[in-house]
Amino acid sequence: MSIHDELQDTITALVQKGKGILAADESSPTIAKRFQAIDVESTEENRRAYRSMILSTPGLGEYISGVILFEETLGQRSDDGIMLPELCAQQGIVPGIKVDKGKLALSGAPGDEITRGLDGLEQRLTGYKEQGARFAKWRNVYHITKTTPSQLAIEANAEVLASYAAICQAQGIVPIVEPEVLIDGDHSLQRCAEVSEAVFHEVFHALHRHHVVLEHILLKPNMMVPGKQHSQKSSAEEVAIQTVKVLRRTVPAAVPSINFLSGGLSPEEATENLNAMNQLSPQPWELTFSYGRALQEPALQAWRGDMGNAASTQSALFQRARFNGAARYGKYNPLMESESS
Ligand code: 5MM
Repeated sequence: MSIHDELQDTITALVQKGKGILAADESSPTIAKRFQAIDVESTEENRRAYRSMILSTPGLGEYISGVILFEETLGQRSDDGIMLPELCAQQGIVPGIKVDKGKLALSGAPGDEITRGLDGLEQRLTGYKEQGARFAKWRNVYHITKTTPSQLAIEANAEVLASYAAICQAQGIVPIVEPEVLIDGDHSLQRCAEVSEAVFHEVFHALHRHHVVLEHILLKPNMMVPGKQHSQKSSAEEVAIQTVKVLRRTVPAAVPSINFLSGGLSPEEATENLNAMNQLSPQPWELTFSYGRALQEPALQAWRGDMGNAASTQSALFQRARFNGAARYGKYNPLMESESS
């Protein structure tokens, strides 16, 4: 099969009506934080048991087309001895892999960070592909303060994101391109929109320079929301209108799908915002989800480290996946939250 056909097959499997992506690629420090919040120790066995449990959720493939895994998970087995990427495939879910190696302070740009992980990426991708991964993810972060993100951070991060995407495509791996303008701070929705517009514009400029085929990427951006500490909250309709406005200005129609991150929004907010976007007039790209916290938080709360809670954990995850599946069509209603799953 040609690389083009391989990439297209993966895009076709990932971009499906009523479905989105589950981000289960928390790095070791992040999963430790999530487990600590429910009093669970982050041992390799606990991480395996939790991830095996959520990936075994009956019917998950009805609303989830792909799952992003952490490197460790690619090599782990389910309770029944099935390799976890194979378990995903059995559920009709495409396994993917987070390939960035986290972030560092960006020299010369106080307060800004840059994501690392390009060294040896080609070789790593070969191994991940043998383990079943068909797509990858790389996340850049941008902090909004009075002085950040600097132009240097915007340009330097775009450059590494585009290099990563080009390397993935050359290996037949679909890249998810994730520029995340963080929600932390007291900035307004307008400031988030201005920064995001500059960031996304630079990302697509760099993707063009690196000859990345836009039909064969997925974009995973933040929504336009006010900072967590901002005095005013915005309605789902305001978020939807501003988000779509910025995306229409910056994302070419060739991109097949925009899969939002939840970025610290509550599960309900993330679903409502996506729903409101899909109630606007049709857009050139699919608008869907690639949520981590907004899909998993209720499941973690249900689990609390007790495998006796497996059924309620799976049902909590399935419920959020189903609600977000409805939001893909603009057919979610907050009243659904009080229905039993
Ligand atoms: C699941 O977390 C992913 C990995 O994050 P770290 O490198 O910080 O451990 C993260 O990239 C995630 O995929 C995105 O932030 C989206 O997740 P949320 O929770 O924001 O929807």
